[in-house]
Amino acid sequence: MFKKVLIANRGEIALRVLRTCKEMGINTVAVYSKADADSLHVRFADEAVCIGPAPSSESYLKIPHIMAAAEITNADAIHPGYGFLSENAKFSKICEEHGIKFIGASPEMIDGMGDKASAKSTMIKAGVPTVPGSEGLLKDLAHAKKSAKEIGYPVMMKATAGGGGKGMRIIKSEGELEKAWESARTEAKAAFGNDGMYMEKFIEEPRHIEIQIAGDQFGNYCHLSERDCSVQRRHQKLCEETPSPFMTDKLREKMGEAAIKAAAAVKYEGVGTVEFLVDKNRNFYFMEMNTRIQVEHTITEEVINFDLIKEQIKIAAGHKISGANYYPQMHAIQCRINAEDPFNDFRPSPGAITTYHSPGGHGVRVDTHAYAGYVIPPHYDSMISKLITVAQTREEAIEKMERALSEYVIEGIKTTIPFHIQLMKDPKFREGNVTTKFMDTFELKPED
Ligand code: MV4
Repeated sequence: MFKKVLIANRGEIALRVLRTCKEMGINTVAVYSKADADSLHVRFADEAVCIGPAPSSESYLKIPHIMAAAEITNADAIHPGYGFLSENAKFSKICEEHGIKFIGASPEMIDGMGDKASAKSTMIKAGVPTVPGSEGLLKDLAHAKKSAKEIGYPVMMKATAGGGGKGMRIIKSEGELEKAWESARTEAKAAFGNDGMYMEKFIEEPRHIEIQIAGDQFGNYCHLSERDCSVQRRHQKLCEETPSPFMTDKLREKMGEAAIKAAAAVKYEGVGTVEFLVDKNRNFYFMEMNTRIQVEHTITEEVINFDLIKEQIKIAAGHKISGANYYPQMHAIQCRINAEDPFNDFRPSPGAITTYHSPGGHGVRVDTHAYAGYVIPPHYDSMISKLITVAQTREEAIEKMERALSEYVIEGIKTTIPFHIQLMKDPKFREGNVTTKFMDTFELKPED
């Protein structure tokens, strides 16, 4: 087992990783920017190294600074958390070259899954269902036209380097194609330096359902069931739950099997997530594979009673997994509490937390780095807390969430707590009738 792990991240995930390391008897090194000197991950770690000024480009994304911190503290592994360098192939490679274990995917895996068109080809070869569409990249506008005709409108054009909706266009008829082709390519070129495009049938009102998987270096794979992440706004997840209210035992078997096929096809090592689009007829299609621990891993932990960070560290250290699949025994929901004003287009609201009181009680988990007096820096992600409830049934988990949200006091800044309170009361949400279009029509009532 590792003796010392450097955590190349900040905020709640740095704390989350730190806590498991402590329980495993592993020493921890925190790295921090000048804006995070008063952060809890710095206080709770065994050692801490300042890696630069506030902007992430000069600190949390600065590979030489992080490698220097790892070398001077003699860390034998690096946990990247999510975001920042967690899916950076160059960083994974540099760790490899320095004999420091990267607790995450290999450079080849990150590159292979990062290119969406090639990831899709890999999945087709492995027998994983994908959305019908063009084979490989579109050569030119004429090729795009021909592809669209074959697939049948409406189609969706996607950037191969994409993610988060950038360089993505819905095209309803041939008349819209040329403009979409030009603008999507320009957008992708500017965002990723890569304007490769591919095309798919447009799936109307899909659900976003992902399968948690794990694999070890001995070729054992398992799945840990699904998470439903359909409540999203501008490709930012707001609330996740497991099991999915749309799931059936039969569909879970099929999706679980497909996710394992996906993992096995690339000899996946570690914990990862296979994202699927699920249409109204319960057809499912591979969308992307995430090679990192995700923000929403917590709800899986709660329903299968399993520490995913511990598993991730053990796999990285060469341990075997049992190979058995895991099924939800409970229902869990996570609300992401962001320092944003939901009544003002979710505008970021950094600043000082003047009052802080967190909810508690049976079945309530709060993963956060926030405390009274903490100043949220404006430089980073606005997520400041994850509130998770777990109960026997979905109804009880929702009721518990409403109760926990009503206890949660964060003053001095605006947060998304009022949004989540209304979400929990929403009739469509209550019915589990939620697709990725849900937020387009959700109307926030003014605060009374
Ligand atoms: C789609 C789709 C409909 N049809 N592909 C959005 C992000 C990118 N990773 C894939 N996305 C989508 N791909 C086809 N063929 C709809 C979306 C989509 C979406 C997917 C998951 C979660 C939220 C979403 C919001 C808008 C669009």
